[in-house]
Amino acid sequence: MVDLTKIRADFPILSRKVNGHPLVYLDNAATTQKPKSVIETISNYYETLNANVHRGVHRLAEEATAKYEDSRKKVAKFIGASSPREIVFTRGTTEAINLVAYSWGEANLKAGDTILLTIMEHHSNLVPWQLLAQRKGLHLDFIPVTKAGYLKDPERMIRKFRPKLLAFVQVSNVLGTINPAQDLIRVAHEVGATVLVDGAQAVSHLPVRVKELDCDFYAFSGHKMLGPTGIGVLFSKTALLEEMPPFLGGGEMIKEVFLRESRYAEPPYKFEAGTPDIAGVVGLGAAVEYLSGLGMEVIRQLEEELVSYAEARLAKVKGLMIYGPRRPADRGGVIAFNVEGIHPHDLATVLDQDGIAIRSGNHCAMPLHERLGVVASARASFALYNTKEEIDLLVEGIERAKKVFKR
Ligand code: 7TS
Repeated sequence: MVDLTKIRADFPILSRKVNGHPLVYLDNAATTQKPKSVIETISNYYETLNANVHRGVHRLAEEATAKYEDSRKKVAKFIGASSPREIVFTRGTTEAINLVAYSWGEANLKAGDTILLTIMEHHSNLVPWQLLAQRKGLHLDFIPVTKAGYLKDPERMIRKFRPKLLAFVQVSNVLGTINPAQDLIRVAHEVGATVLVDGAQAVSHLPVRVKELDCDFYAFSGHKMLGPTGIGVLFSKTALLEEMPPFLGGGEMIKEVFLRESRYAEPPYKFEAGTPDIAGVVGLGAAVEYLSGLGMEVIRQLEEELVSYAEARLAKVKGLMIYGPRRPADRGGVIAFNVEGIHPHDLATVLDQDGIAIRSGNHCAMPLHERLGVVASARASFALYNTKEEIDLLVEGIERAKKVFKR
């Protein structure tokens, strides 16, 4: 049995007040809060072993390098990669996707090729491909989304468009939809496509095994999985990383430099130019340890129960419309909704007066909102430390907002 009080005590920020009320933090899809172990690991890193990595022979440099590489091993194990060499540290999901677009995309795609995306992508899995398509004359096509919030005939679309690249989100940051990643990847491979999965909203909510998924690229952000901001991960298979050209050039990523050309380091170092965010990597290692300590199956079960409770309570609020799948098993830790006659920004402002943090707006998914026929939505998003009592407070807050706006 998981002791939620004990879990909550690990997150110092959860005991602060906002506008005189205990903080109810329901904006976890934007970023999660950090446990003490992550905060202390980062401050301990700066207090006791700060040095640059992979270059000094002195003691601190060796210890910092060992810690940095230890995190790489932890991350590899956490997502079920075959080897730490498949883990490239980036600034986040956005940078990881841009790395693939610039490196793999520039080298492997040519005018007339198709990239298949979905309507439910976050802008960070749309704009890099638009830029690449504009540079190279590629086609962009899109798997539609049904009214119920699922991808529409994705396997048929993959076979129809026969894309060179399929890039899709594993868990939508708006609809919460958990897409059938393994099936889509299998079908995409059958038609010869390379596959990138945006795992930003998946890694800290579901058990993720990249080897079983068999994806070619998997991108995610540390700050959405209890880790620090400024650090993220691109997973890719070693063979792919080996044949990809570098993205950024500079120190760290080279083997030998001459005046007019260079030889590059082996992956993953080939893709980690310059001094990396060492403290961020070390902090991410602590976050992975925290999640693994609880176990991702346990976390998924906790969250599924919580989201199912939230959905049931919200569904009973008059005038409230929920977007996305209604089967809890198909939904990650996100519920987006609208309340008739209240702009989501107004709703979020009223809730903030009660110390409740939700997000309002288009959540960096403008095309999806257009598909939903709204310009904005309110979104409550959950993490392993949220409680049913907090959901009750959310529902009370929404009822209060309805009174304020006389709905
Ligand atoms: N992909 C998905 C599915 C996301 O939800 C986000 C961030 C990103 C990519 C980009 O991640 P970043 O760490 O590189 O910024 N999503 C959100 C959100 O839903 N609210 O704030 C950020």
